[in-house]
Amino acid sequence: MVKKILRRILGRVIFGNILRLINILTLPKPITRDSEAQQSVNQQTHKLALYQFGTCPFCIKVTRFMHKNTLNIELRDTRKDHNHKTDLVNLGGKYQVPCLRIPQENDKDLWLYESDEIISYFKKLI
Ligand SMILES: N[C@@H](CCC(=O)N[C@@H](CS)C(=O)NCC(=O)O)C(=O)O
Repeated sequence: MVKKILRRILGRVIFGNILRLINILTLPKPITRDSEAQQSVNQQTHKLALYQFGTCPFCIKVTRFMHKNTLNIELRDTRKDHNHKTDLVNLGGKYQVPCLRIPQENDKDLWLYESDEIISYFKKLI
């Protein structure tokens, strides 16, 4: 039983780190916009924050999209910073990454879960 759990955890760690390495080695070239267009994108994204961690495949999918489309969004690592994990659980509602925190005008943030939903949200911005 303990062996099985250890093997599973180790498998995830190894798989996650291999994926992270492949991602770093194969990062696509970011697109370039003229400075006015980039400023406008930055203005729409500067308050957003992505809760994620480096070895999560769904997070890598989202951060790759961000990299390719030059979306400058703060990354909040839920494994490295316990406060980020606590916020995600207590304010977002559950511990699942990736999750995009979108501030709203009424001060109630929107917590967008699901990598495909997050990418669709980005596509509407750009
Ligand atoms: N369908 C989700 C799957 C997300 C998911 O499974 N995330 C995992 C990490 S890869 C997670 O948050 N697991 C919770 C945990 O690690 O405790 C998506 O596409 O975003």
